[in-house]
Amino acid sequence: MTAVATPPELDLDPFADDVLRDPLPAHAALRDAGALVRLPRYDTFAVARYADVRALLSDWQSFESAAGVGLTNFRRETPWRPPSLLLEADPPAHDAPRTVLAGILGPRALRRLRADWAADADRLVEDLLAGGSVEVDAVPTLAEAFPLRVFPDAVGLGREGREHLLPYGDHAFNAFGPTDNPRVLAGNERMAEHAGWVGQQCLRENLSPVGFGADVWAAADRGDLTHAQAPLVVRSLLTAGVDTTVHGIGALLHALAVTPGAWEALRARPELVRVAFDEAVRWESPVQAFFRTAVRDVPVGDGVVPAGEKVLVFFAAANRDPRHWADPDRFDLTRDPSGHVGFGMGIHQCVGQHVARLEAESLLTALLARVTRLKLTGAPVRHLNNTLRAWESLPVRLTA
Ligand code: 4MI
Repeated sequence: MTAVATPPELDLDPFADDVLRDPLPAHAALRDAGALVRLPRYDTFAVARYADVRALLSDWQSFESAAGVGLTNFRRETPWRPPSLLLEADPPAHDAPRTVLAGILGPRALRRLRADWAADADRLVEDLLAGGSVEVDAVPTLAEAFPLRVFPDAVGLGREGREHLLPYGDHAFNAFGPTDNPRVLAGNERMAEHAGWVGQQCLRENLSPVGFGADVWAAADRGDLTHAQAPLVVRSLLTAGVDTTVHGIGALLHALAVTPGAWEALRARPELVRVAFDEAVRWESPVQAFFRTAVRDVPVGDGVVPAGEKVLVFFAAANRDPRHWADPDRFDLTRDPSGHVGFGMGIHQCVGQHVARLEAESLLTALLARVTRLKLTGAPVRHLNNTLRAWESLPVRLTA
């Protein structure tokens, strides 16, 4: 028998305000402490190095998702909502919902949206710049406005009540953290209202006959899912599909505004917009971390995650691990960001990533065509969330 080392302990709270405001020092400390680290504050483990994050995410047989990918262990405590059939499930239960959504959200299926989304983005940018150069907050006017303009329509939602989408998503991502955390407690107050609306929109009679939602129900009619599963699969679209793309686009706009020469470089080579978006997802990691749960004692590094224990898997730390990336803190349009774990890795890797890329590409292409310069005009303000890395406000000048 080889000796099993006790993992190093770090006295840090990944869900505390100061860590969320600037998580990079905590991520470096986690990476430097060891392959496997213990976080006594939450009686849990963590991995933060690229190689270990990738290996752990790839090993779904050892590290399950069905006990929840937040701090709450579904085997011991009641989840705040019925578990997701995708995110919070393992094979074989995970397979049918995953296969269905992969078809509905795949590159082939998205082709019919491309021209419409490009035209929508052109109109948004045209209206914004109608009077020439402008100073705006890029969060509401671009990062939120564009996804909210195209995604709910693509799902097939009615016009009423769409204002529930962002707060619902924000709470869902907070709820992966500790349930006694101030962000979760604040969100709880209005959650019945938001979740009630979201639940209603997942029903067949409330969805347009054309769209991702109707496609899910059609899959149930074909027998690819049960009809009881369909509303929960639609719920996944509404939970995972809004805040993530908003903050991904926010990350991209921020990166381009603060990186000298980046806007000009992209205007010269607009074919790099997809690389730029993936580099922004690597650099910022809009989804910072999720947990997995060991199904038996699993060795990681020279330690062991005991059966039934949770591990916090830091996508964001892996995406800036200098053991893997050259000059990881630099937003660099000349690097190949593929292999980043900002969309996760393995069987749960983001099934909506093609939608996210198409949204970002549509908006950015429209901006590059009309905006010669993108610059911050004031200090950007963070939006704190237990799981998301997000901007509340990005004051920018768009030069026509
Ligand atoms: C990666 S973010 C995310 C994915 C899936 C769900 C929620 C958030 C869900 O509810 O299925």
